[in-house]
Amino acid sequence: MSSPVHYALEGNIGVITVDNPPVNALSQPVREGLFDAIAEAEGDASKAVLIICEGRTFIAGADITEFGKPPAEPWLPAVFDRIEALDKPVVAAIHGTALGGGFETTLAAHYRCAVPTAKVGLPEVKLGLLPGAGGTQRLPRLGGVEAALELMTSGSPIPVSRALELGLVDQIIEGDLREGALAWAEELVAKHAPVLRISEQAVPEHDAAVFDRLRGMAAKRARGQIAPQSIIDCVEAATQMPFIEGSRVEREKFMQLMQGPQSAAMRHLFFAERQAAKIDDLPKDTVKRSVESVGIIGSGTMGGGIAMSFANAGIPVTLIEINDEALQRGLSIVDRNYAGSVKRGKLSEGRAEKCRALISGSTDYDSLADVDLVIEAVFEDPDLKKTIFARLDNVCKPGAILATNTSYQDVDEIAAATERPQDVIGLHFFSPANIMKLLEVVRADKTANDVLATCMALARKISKVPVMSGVCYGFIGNRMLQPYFREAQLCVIEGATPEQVDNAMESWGMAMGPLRVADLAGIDVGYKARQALPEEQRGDPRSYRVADVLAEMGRLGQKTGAGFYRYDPDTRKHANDPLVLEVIEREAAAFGIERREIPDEEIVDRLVYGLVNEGMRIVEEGIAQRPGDIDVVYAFGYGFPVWRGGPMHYADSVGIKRVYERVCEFRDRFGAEAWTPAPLLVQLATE
Ligand code: 3H9
Repeated sequence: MSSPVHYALEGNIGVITVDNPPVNALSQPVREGLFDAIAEAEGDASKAVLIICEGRTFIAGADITEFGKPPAEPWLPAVFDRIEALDKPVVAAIHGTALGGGFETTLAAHYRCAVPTAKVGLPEVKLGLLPGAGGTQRLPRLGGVEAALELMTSGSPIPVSRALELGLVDQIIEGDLREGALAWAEELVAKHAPVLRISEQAVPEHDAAVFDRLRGMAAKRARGQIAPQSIIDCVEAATQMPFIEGSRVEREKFMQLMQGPQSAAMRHLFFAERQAAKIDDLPKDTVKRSVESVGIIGSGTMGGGIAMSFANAGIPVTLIEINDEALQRGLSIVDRNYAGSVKRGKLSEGRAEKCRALISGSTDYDSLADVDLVIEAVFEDPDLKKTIFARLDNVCKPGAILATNTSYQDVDEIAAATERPQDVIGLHFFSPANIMKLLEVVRADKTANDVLATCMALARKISKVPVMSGVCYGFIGNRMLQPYFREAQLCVIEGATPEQVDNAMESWGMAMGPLRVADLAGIDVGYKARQALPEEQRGDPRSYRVADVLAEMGRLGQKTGAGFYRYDPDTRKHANDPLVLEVIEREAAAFGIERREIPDEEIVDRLVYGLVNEGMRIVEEGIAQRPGDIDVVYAFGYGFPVWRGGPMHYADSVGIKRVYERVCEFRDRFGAEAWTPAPLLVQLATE
């Protein structure tokens, strides 16, 4: 097999070219190729060395597929030490993204140049790791402690313009990178430029208090995650000890993280996210439809947020409302959101204006005659939705994609309201839609392949993470919430306080406890949904009676200042309310429930295994293509801790047999109606 790394002498310059598609990851053959190329450069007539990549990007990091397997030599730190030790200038030439081990490659070089569109970053933290090939030791020496910490603990790449300001890149190359970089290397040779080894530099002056300050911030920003803390430790080590010793600290901490469960979970999510974008049974040659313009029905919070998602990707949007007043209200919310983004520094004023200009409004359905995609985002009234789709069928051009943003309704029935069910699909955004990453793409019975393929690709274009779901009540995410909320409320009526349940789940890692989520979403939502159902379909009354009483008291959650908690009108901070405990105790007594102490561990297991058991059914029924898709839904849409990898990965990490046994225990204690193990769980546990 030919090596993915080539070496050739061009004039005075030894050129090392990495060619390992798709992203030039530093797999074992690349590491070996680099090692050999450096050996050649050490002994030949070259006066400087250039490292450059073929394909769409510079090296995007270590090969993540190799993690978790026994490490194969040569190790990356050894390769980089050898690059840095060369006694002639080494220049790295960056295009695309130099990430992780890729950026570390450039830090082992003595000089760095890049095209104006390049980005650099150390995203290891997003994989539960730290830069493990010298990054934590070299970056603070080059760019200063604070910039290094920000880059490594956030994991977010920065544009080359910022890298230049920080001194992380020396030279911008306009035009052809290879040509420009070669010319620059020749220039360095001509002026006898010194060999600048970052490892030999001292860490610039810094405020020693920064480490503890950042430890506190990281504990909040990345609650429960070990990697950010380890990164801070390594950078602190860089300020306290020589490079070699600091590198040893880095190596040890990197190996601990790599072999630990958090990184395994986050690496699982990295691949699961990419896998989720693929539809197994779609023919490879499916030709996508073009989507150059979008119409959105309904300019409420959801419609407005969806409009912003498209406008931010440069796609013009027409918002449709029933009258001018509603339209103006909707557009002013969009204005406010853009102003907020500018204020928080997320968008420049100019960019916000450009995006905002792509959103127009109308009260006339005829304005949708030429759009390529329409998304209906009105409230959850099935009849209203069907009426809207019948109308769209009349006005939209042939081939337009007609999507509903419903969270629960039957997309097959909505499609049947048109004469073109093949063009109908569900696009379930999450609120706030301009921010939340998840998009459930709901494939109805008759949805055409090209409609599905178009929507999956479009999702990525608007920076969403798409997951396909089949049709069922609540699709993947909300369907799984039913047992989750059921158990939360049962724990409350059986003896826990709302605060105990929420704290138990938040300590376990959920972004927000279930009862605080209920207060945020509005207790009336579930209440109204239950009222619309006949009593026998509402489930175990013990699991919703308290919520119903609160709703009937007008305690609808945050929006009315009270729900399961009381809320400060100014700060929105929640506080326990003795009145709620009275309601809980009264309703428990009415059911003849003797309230008991419930251990936190039981609360967590009941809620999380409730998710897992339903997830198993969802996989079995083919509603989700694979367990990893469910993990992506929960990590990106429901505040599930990424370092636990999503509910299905978590179940795997605990051991399916143990999960099964606990579910059986719950069945014996709480009844088979809620806790019959899903057949797939039984099968996997007993196989
Ligand atoms: C590291 O470097 C540790 C070191 O500090 C220390 C070591 C000792 N490895 O995302 P895409 C695959 S940790 C293996 O769809 P895009 C990906 O799975 C690493 N495979 O493309 C996909 O495969 P498939 C730090 C990788 O254009 C295909 O490439 N680096 C890797 O949307 C295309 O990927 C990172 O964390 C990899 N490193 O985005 C960067 N990267 O086609 C991770 C990608 O079979 N990568 N693949 O589904 C990225 O962020 C994006 O891939 C990138 C391109 C922005 C580069």
